[in-house]
Amino acid sequence: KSILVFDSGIGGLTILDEIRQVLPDESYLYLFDNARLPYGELDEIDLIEGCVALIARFVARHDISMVVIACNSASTLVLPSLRTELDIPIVGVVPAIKPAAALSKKKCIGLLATPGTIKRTYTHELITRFAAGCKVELYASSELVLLAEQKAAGYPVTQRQVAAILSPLMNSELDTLVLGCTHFPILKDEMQLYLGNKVLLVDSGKAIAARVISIIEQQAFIAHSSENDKSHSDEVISGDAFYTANEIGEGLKTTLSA
Ligand code: DGN
Repeated sequence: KSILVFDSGIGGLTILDEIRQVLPDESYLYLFDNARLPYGELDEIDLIEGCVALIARFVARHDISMVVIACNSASTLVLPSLRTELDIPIVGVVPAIKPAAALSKKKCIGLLATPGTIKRTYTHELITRFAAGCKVELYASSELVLLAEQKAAGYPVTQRQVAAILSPLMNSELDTLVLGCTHFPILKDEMQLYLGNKVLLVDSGKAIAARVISIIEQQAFIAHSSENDKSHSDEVISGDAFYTANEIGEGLKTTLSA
């Protein structure tokens, strides 16, 4: 069985890297929908229907134990529909608002994500639940997604290009910035260089890797207990002897002849 990691593009590879570091022996499949990239610009209904159909079709044809939606733009929208459609664990990647709010000393954080993620009700609920008492500034960019794709494809990305996108953050008081798009860690060094060390960049990678480990542990526990339950319920008591189900034939013979 394999773990399926999904994104609209190559951003999800940053999540796959984190998972692989802690689970190097698992088998992985990576699926991306770059025909419809960037997701941050898509109509919500189109995104949900297209995404669910694509993933469900893929899962039906492969032996998949778990799906990781390594895309904030999709996770903030499609998880309920996907969970109705599939009966395997689905892990979503959403902006790391909670840890960022806890880490910010000035109680001022920024969320940098795609236009889709920035406007989602889910994102605003996360902010209300986990960043009370913190000022949260929202920054939307699809250009940064394309720039990350450009870098990953081996084309040079200049500091000037990154600066042009991040310049609105320079007048802010924020000391912690949530990278709310899985593409953005690809440009982490360039972003850190531009913003300076006073801004802490926070992404969801490590938390997702920890979540995947806990699901695998749960699955192993369930498999182990149902194996034990099975052998227990298959046990047949015949006189003083215990037989498991596949020994019943032999057992009965022995009991009858005894
Ligand atoms: N990597 C996706 C995310 O985390 O939102 C977005 C990529 C895109 O299609 N805009």
